[in-house]
Amino acid sequence: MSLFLGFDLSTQQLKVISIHSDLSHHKTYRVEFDTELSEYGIRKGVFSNDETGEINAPVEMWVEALEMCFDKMKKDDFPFSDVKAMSGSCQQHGSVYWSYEAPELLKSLSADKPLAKQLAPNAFTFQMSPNWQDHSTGPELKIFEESVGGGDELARITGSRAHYRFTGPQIRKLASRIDPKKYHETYRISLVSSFLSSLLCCKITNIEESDGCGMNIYDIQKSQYDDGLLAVTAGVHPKIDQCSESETKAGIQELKDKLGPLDPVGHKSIGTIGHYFVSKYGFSESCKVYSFTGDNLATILALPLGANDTLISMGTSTTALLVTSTYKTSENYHIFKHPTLKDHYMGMLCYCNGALAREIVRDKLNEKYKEPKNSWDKFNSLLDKSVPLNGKFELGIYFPLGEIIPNAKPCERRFRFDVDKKELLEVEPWSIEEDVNSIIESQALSCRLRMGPLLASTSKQQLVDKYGVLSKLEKYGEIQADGKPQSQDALLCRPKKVFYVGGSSKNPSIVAKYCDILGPTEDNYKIDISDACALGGCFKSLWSFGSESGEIKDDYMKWLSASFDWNEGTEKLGPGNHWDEYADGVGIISSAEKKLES
Ligand code: XUL
Repeated sequence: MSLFLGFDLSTQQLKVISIHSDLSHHKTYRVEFDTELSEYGIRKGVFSNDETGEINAPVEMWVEALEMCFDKMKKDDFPFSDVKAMSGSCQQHGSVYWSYEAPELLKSLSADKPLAKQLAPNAFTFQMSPNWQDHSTGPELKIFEESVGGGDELARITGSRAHYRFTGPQIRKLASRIDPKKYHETYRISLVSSFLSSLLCCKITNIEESDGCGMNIYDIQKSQYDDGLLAVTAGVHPKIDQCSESETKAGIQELKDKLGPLDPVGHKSIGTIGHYFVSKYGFSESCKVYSFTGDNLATILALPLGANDTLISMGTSTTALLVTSTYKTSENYHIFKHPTLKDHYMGMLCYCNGALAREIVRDKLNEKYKEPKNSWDKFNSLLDKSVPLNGKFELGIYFPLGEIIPNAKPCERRFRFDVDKKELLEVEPWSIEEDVNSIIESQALSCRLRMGPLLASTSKQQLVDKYGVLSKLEKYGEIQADGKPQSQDALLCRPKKVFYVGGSSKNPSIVAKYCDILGPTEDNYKIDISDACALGGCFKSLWSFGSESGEIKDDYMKWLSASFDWNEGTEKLGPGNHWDEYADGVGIISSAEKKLES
């Protein structure tokens, strides 16, 4: 038997899945931090400080979780010696700070002693890893964007504008504001992904390139760190930090050494499982480790997503992930290198307001109709009967939380387009019944509008306005997203396939609305993959292993498309046949979002 492992180190748990070489599931094990490692005093996996906005997690807890997980597997007689290879997925942006002692400590781990106690605290300079939910780096964000002339330019270089959670701003905070001494005492800085692979290899492994795009430091097109941004990160910028030329040069080199080289995307193994795990659990010495990546990047590896296929993850927040072959950036989404496909990228849109906003409307409706508290029955029956824009050119914006795209404060606003005056008017609250359709339409339409430029950049098809969409849009003036005019192609381009995952994808009425609005040219699919990140890791290890040994000749997508079991957890929902009926919706969401931004 040959087994392949995929890890997922997320905020609240560590999970590992094993699969067979035909991709079929073998076993799943997990360690929940809050319940099984409660002695660390974390809540939902992290420490949060409401005053400073700091959110971080103890690195020692992750080390202990890894050992706990393997102990569970051992108790279950897991056949460790059958594991041929492993890879994995980790929360993005978080960083781990290794001390100069770390390499020796990793090399000399003794299988007779607990792992965590042999590494913490001495292998780390900072004992906490900044978490992706952290929002304490406000001062750093400004500096990052100003250093290159604005958010747009930073996005052009690194794939994203500056974000609180991104690693560069987090490192600058530690290096210049929190503890410069500890920063200088740091030997290497890992992302969470390269930290976990380092533990498994018992040696410090390099940052993986696609996850490295979540740092605000890496010049994606040049495939190298940007010296100016390294200077900002290290707090040695000539202008911002008033450093001399030699101080800047030395500071950049120091940070480059700490970050080390990046491992380019591909199938080359980064090492074999470390001696500690061989002795303690019986792994084979030849068990290969392939670079670990970020969880969103691993998610797209769990499905055969080709160019212009889109995955909509409908959880607390809404995330749209899509594969493109063109590097087209914007302040309002993220571009990462694709973790396995050369010259491809992953575009990511992150909306804060997803399920929570929908539930607020549902709860008000249920209260009015005396429906059971969490029931979607009434909501869905209204949604199923709804017509585009409630038949009145109306659309509401429902942001109980501040929104990332568009950048807006919490608000609830309703708009109606006056067709005669050709003007969008803000109106008083309408009935809760109208809110039901309006919230789902505005959420889906915003995705459609903002995915447009990304889809159009990749599309090779000749776009013809078969349905007269452009003429319907004329009355709205220039259609913009994020202050930029949308090209005709961006307005006409449709995704190829759309996959819905996450909590709300189980709601058929909400998904049906999305299917109509996003209108893929092929099909919509509902997929039940709660373990997508770990599975992405499993598949990556299997494909890499086969490619390295010469057994697999195809690129990742070709291989996965041929091997993927479409009968397992996948439901085909058919094409989106009403795409053109939402042209006016695109006009109205574009005008409404302009009002929010101003
Ligand atoms: C993505 C992000 C989150 C984390 C979750 O940019 O910050 O999705 O990766 O683990």
